[in-house]
Amino acid sequence: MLSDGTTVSLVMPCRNEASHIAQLIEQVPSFYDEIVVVSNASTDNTWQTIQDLSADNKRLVPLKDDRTIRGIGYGYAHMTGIAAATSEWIVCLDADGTYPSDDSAAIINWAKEHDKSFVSCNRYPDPSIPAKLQFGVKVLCVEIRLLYGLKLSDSLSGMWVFKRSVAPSLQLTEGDWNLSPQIKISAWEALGDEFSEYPIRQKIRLGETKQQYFRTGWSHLTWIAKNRFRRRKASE
Ligand SMILES: Nc1nc2c(ncn2[C@@H]2O[C@H](COP(=O)(O)OP(=O)(O)OP(=O)(O)O)[C@@H](O)[C@H]2O)c(=O)[nH]1
Ligand SMILES: [Mg+2]
Repeated sequence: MLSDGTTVSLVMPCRNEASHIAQLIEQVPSFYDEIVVVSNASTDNTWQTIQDLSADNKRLVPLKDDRTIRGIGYGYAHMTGIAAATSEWIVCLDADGTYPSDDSAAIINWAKEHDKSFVSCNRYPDPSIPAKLQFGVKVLCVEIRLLYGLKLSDSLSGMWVFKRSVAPSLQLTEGDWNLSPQIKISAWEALGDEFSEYPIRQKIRLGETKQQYFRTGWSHLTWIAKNRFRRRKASE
């Protein structure tokens, strides 16, 4: 817990990260009360490893959600992890070492001072991120701004810090990668000025990427547009 008594859960979706998951869990800062790791359709030793580690690590909650949509279950893993988390604040981030789990204490303190209940962490500008990924993220930011009026710098950040009490208002439904744009758009629509981005610095990935950038980018582009149209129809 933080020095003021605030409790914090970490939620990490995880597929085939056995090569470094033990190291990552060991490095989780002591202010986290709970580490919820959700394996999704892992075919390596990830599930076995997190179960074994939980025998000696009281903070660790190993979970498994093997549902997928066309092979992807990133959103399902997040939804299961968020539903299981019990602390006052929840921090979600990838199980690949790229996001700074140690920054969350400062982020939560900043959020409290500024009346924010949902913070989406922003990796940009960062020249070390491949140009095609930066371009894709920018295109999606423009699309989100035009269709929803939400001004984002990092439409695909995979690190969010939020009060557990706002989780029901996010109404998460997307089981695949589209949970990433969904959580930001929903948070902003539900919470307004309580939503904010916050700058972070991305680190080098441990293990192999699971990402097919073009396929995922196209899926985001169409989901963001369809979601806007669907909701407009529903409210007519
Ligand atoms: N639950 C679940 N988790 C996944 C899936 N694919 C990847 N993951 C995990 O979700 C996180 C994001 O996947 P990454 O491969 O890091 O994808 P990315 O962050 O877009 O790309 P890079 O970090 O650049 O490799 C990681 O912790 C993965 O282990 C999946 O289909 N289901
Ligand atoms: Mg990643």
